[in-house]
Amino acid sequence: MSSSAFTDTIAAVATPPGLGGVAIVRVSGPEVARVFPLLPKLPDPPPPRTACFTPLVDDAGEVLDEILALYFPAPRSYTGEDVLELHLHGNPHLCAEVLSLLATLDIRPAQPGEFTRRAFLNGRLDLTQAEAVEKIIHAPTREGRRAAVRLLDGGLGEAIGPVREALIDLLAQVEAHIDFEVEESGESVAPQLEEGLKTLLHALDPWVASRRTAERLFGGVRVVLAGRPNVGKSSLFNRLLGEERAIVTAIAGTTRDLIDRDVHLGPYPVRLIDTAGLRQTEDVIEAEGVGRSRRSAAQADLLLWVSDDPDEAPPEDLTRPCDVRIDNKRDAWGGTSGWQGEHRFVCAAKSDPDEVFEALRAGLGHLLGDVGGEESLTATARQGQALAEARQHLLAAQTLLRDDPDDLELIAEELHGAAHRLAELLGEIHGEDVLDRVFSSFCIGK
Ligand SMILES: Nc1nc2c(ncn2[C@@H]2O[C@H](COP(=O)(O)OP(=O)(O)O)[C@@H](O)[C@H]2O)c(=O)[nH]1
Ligand SMILES: [Mg+2]
Repeated sequence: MSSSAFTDTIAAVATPPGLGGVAIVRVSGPEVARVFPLLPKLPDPPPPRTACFTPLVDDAGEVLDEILALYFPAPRSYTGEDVLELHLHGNPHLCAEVLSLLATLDIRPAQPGEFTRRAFLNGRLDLTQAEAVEKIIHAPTREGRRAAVRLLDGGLGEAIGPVREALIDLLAQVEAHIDFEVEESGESVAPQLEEGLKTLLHALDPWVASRRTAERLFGGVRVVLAGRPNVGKSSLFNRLLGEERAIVTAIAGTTRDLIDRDVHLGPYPVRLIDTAGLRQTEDVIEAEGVGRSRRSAAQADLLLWVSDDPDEAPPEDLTRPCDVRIDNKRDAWGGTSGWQGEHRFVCAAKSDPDEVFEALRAGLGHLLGDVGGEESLTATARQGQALAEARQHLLAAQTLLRDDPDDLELIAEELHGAAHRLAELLGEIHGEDVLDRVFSSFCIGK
C-alpha cells in the first residue's frame, strides 16, 4: 500500500491530444485497485511492472478496447504511489470515455503537473529534478534538453546537497564558538571559516556564472535587426531565416511594423526581429513603426546594427549600445564578407553563398555564449535566483569576517540565509505558492 500523504486517486491522459498509435491513461493514488475489475483477464492485483495484454471493459462489461496494462505498486513508481498505466489505442473519444469511467470510480482528473508534484512530495525527486522533467518536455533545443536530462539525473542536487551539508557543518562550528565565547575556547574559528567559505563559493560559482546562459537556453533570446531605412535589414532577415518572409523593395520605409520569426542560433531558441528603418517621418503609420523599432531595440538581448555605409558612426539615439555592427551591401563598396573581430560583420551581397550567413549565425550563437560541455547549467529562473542569493549571503559572510572576525553572530546569520536558500532550491523548504508556480507550467498527465 502507498505511504503517500494523498488520499485521493488521480487520472489523466499522459500522451498528447489527438489521434495516435497509442494513448496512455495514467492512474495514481491509493485507490488504483478500483480499476482492476475493469481488466478481466488479469489477476487482482496484476503482476508488478509487467506489460499485460487485456480487454478493458466498462461497468456493464462491454469491451471498450484491447489494451496493455502496466501496474507499478508503491513505492517503486513515478509518483511513489500505486500507479496503473493503461495503454489504449490512440482515439481521443476512447480516452475521454475511459476518464469518465474512472470518474464513476471516484478517480478524479489530475491537475497539470500533479503526478510530478506527488513524486516530489513523496520524496521520489527533489524540486530541481521535478523542474527538469518539465524542461525535458519543453526544451526547445537539443542542448537545453541535454542540460535538463543532467538535472533530472540529480546533477544540481548532487552538486548542491553536499555544499549545503558543508555549510551546515560550518555553521555548527560558528555557533559552537558563539556559545562558548572565543576567549573561553582559546582559539579562533576564523581561519576555518575563511577556508570553508572559499570552498563553498568555489562550488556555487560555476552555477551562478552560467545563470544567464541557462536562462537564454530555456527562455529564449530576442535578436533585433535595426538600422536606417533601406540598408538591407529585411534582406538580411530573410537570408538568416532562409525564406522570403519580409517584403524587400528599393523604397525606403517598406518595413513599417515589427516582423518576427522563431529560429535557432547555435543552441539558443531565438526570436529574430526585423524592424522599420529609423528616421524622422511625417507618415503616421511609419512613425508608429519607428517607435516600435526603438522599443524593440531597447529590449533586445542581442542588437544588430545594420548599415550600408562603413564610415557611418554608430547611432547615438538608441537607448542601448549595439552588440554587433553589420556593414551591409558589401558589393556596393567592396570588401570581403565575414567577421572582423567579434562585434563587426561585413556582409554580404545578399547574393552571397549560404556559408556567409552560416558564419554570421554561428558567430551570433557564439556571442550569446557557448554551452558545449557546460556541466553546471540550471534550468529555471527560480533555481538561478536561489543559487545567486545563497552566493550573496556567503559573500556577505566573507566581508563580515574580514571586517570583524569576532562578530560571529552576524556571520552566522548570513550562513543561515545561505543554507535557507539552498534548502529552498532543493525543495526541502517550500511554500504551496512556490509549488503552484513550479507545477503550473507542466502539462496535464505529467
Ligand atoms: N547591392 C545590394 N543591394 C541590397 C543588398 N541587400 C539589400 N539590397 C537592396 O536594398 C534595398 C533595400 O533592402 P531592404 O532589405 O528592404 O532594406 P531595409 O529597408 O533595411 O529592410 C532593396 O532594393 C534591396 O534589394 C545587398 O547586399 N547589396
Ligand atoms: Mg525592411
